[in-house]
Amino acid sequence: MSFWKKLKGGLSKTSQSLTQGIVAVFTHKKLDEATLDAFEDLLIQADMGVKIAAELRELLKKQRMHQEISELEIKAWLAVEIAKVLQPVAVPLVITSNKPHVILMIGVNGAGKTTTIAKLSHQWLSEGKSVLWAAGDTFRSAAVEQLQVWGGRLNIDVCATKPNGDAAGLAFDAFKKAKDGGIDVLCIDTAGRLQNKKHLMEELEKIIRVLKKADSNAPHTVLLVLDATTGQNAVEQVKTFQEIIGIDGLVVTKLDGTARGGVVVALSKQFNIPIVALGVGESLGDLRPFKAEDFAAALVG
Ligand SMILES: Nc1nc2c(ncn2[C@@H]2O[C@H](COP(=O)(O)OP(=O)(O)OP(=O)(O)O)[C@@H](O)[C@H]2O)c(=O)[nH]1
Ligand SMILES: [Mg+2]
Repeated sequence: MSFWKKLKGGLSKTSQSLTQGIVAVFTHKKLDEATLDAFEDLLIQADMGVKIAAELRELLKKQRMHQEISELEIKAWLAVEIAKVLQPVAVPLVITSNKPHVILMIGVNGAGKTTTIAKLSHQWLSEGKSVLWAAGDTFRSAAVEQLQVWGGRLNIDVCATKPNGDAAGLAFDAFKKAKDGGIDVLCIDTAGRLQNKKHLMEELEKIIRVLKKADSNAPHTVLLVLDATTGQNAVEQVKTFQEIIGIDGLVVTKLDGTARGGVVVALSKQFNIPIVALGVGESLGDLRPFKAEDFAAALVG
């Protein structure tokens, strides 16, 4: 299945409820306040956030008040306006010429960090780049194994330490190994952590501090991985991780089969953080750059 089809299929739960709502709300009478209110509610229900919902309501009012507007027109209008919101953050991930370019993957438990590392690395390998991984999730032995299984498949070396070992020390050693080996990309996996767990956030800060001793610009990219199915909670996660750690990019996973795909619009509006990739499945090929127009079209249906 093509990526576009997967994205469109994945977002179909979101787009279906949006479309049904639009059909019910825009009933070929002239645009009035009640219709605008119902339209705003629809956008909020689709997880786009209250801010963008209010703005789109006002914009539609300004442009079309007391005019007739069909269901098809409103969908086309919405796709264009949503794409405008997404455009500024649809920025691809750039691997610099630093050897290694260090990427730190962070996020809450089960967001898709480890899988995303495998998917991104698959792309880098196909571009001829060399890749090394550090298994910074030292809490779960299964986490190291999971990375090693992907590493075996992709022929990528995995640096690991003993169970409950020091993740920061591991990151430092992995950096040295990558530097000595002339590796292009070092990807550091980390343990899933809820943003309110202080000691776990401190561990992340320590990893960053230690990496900076090896290279003052490292990590070159901190990627926060978000599970789209968590809806507005993803917004809270960005806030906290941004405050404590600082984030260079977002990856939104599990957009296959969620009714909460609108959260991508909320994230784009609220934070000026690049969304570098979208996950639409569990296989290596199920990750693509974020394209504003494609996403907006798939969301609106
Ligand atoms: N459907 C779907 N599943 C995904 C996607 N990305 C990851 N998953 C699945 O989500 C589950 C968790 O993914 P992991 O990559 O292990 O997540 P993690 O953030 O490393 O998890 P922890 O290490 O436990 O914090 C796995 O079963 C993945 O196959 C996606 O885009 N779509
Ligand atoms: Mg993991």
